[in-house]
Amino acid sequence: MSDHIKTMGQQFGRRSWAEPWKIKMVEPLTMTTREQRQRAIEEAGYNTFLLRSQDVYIDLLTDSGTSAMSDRQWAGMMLGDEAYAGSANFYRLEAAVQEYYGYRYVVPTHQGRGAEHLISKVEIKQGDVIAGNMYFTTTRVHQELAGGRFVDVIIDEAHDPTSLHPFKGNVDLDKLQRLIDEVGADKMPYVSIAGTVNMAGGQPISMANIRDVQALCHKHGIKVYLDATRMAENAFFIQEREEGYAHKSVREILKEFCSYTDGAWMSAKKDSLVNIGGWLAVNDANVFDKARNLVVIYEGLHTYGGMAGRDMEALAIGIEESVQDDHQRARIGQVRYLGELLNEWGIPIVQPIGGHAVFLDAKRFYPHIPQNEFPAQTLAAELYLDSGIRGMERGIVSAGRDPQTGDHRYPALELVRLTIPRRVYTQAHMDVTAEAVKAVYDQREATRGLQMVYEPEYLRFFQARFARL
Ligand code: PLI
Repeated sequence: MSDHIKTMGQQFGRRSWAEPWKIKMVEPLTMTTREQRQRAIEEAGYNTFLLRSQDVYIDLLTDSGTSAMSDRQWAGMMLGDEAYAGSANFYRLEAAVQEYYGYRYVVPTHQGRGAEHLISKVEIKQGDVIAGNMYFTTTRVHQELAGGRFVDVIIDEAHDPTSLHPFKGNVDLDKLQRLIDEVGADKMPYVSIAGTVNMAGGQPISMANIRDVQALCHKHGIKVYLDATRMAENAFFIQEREEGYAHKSVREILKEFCSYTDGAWMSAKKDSLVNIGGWLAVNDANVFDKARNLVVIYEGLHTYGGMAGRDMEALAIGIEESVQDDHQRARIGQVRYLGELLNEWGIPIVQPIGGHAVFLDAKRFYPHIPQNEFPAQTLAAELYLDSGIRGMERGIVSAGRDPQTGDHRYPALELVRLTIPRRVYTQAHMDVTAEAVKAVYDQREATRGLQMVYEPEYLRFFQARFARL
């Protein structure tokens, strides 16, 4: 393993990290029997999205909107200015985005996909091509609905779950250049860059790479937009792994990274430690003008965009908390703690361990289940059955069908994501989770795949239903 990706324990000798907070309020968890879980997963069509949360013990479905807010954020909720227009909390939020992300103009939205919708409608014309460092489900569907086609230009290492490349989120500049040569820069309104690439296993992109991407794109008059959803976490990886950044703060790194981009969309439900919220921010007054006009059609007035005043206040505070180095060290440290246990026990996961989740490699977990029998979907269901732990499929079901051919897309990565909500679970929950994965792994040879019995047209992973083969 390279120096870049030594574990926390190795880096700091024998001194452990701990969360920079203590617990003030608790929420009881439900325990279920195997019989109850069998009934629940059958009723859910073997899709963990269709389970009721009351039937779940440790919920690792997503880190989206599942964070625990701080006492400061809850106090901020009481300062909600619920005016229809010109809420004081909007101006606090706008100032926080400008200060920490550095963009000039801010449009609030109810969550990330609201912002994706606006930017796709403003920038994409029929027949356009959007290059990016791996697709994300909602991002790509908005790009396609606006008339675009997404092309993946991430480095090859990102598709290899065993590669130890420290920045598997990087763009392959040769692939990008070839695409520009092939389709023409005038067909490429922007390149779509994500921090800690979700579908690649939460893998970061380096500062050097974004600088190169910006230089290449701007030479051809192509804009660079950032999916900033988990960019503060990406900044932590740059601090840890990239030469020249060890002594810079997460806050400084985040702002520098954003300075190489023309704007960003944000699902504030992740990095920013709130249960709902999002924004679009840009530097171009013209783009801002169009987005601000569209937001009133699809989201809400341009000073709330679908959020309550109190939500915007909690978000402004959450942004500040998300760039604290101690917070990120504990957040990513907890994910790594779980991943390292699984590594020790020889369970196949995506390497290096990512920022927001540990990704089980279902192809190596169940080599006997072909991809069109949904190995990752199967694994997520088996883990729930064993222990009540809920993860999420990130493989062939999430990848959906090619709109041109109508066939399944067959992604190289067939994964189950164990996503860690921020500031919610303890190390003991991570131990219980690792042990449950081990129990399912020990039963792997007897496990069979699934067939899809109901398939919605868009984003099928949310609502598809399955039955045992
Ligand atoms: O769920 P939204 O609409 O607030 O955000 C959409 C979205 C955009 N970009 C990225 C990288 C995401 O991860 C994302 C949402 N992710 C979810 C819901 C997740 O479970 O990962």
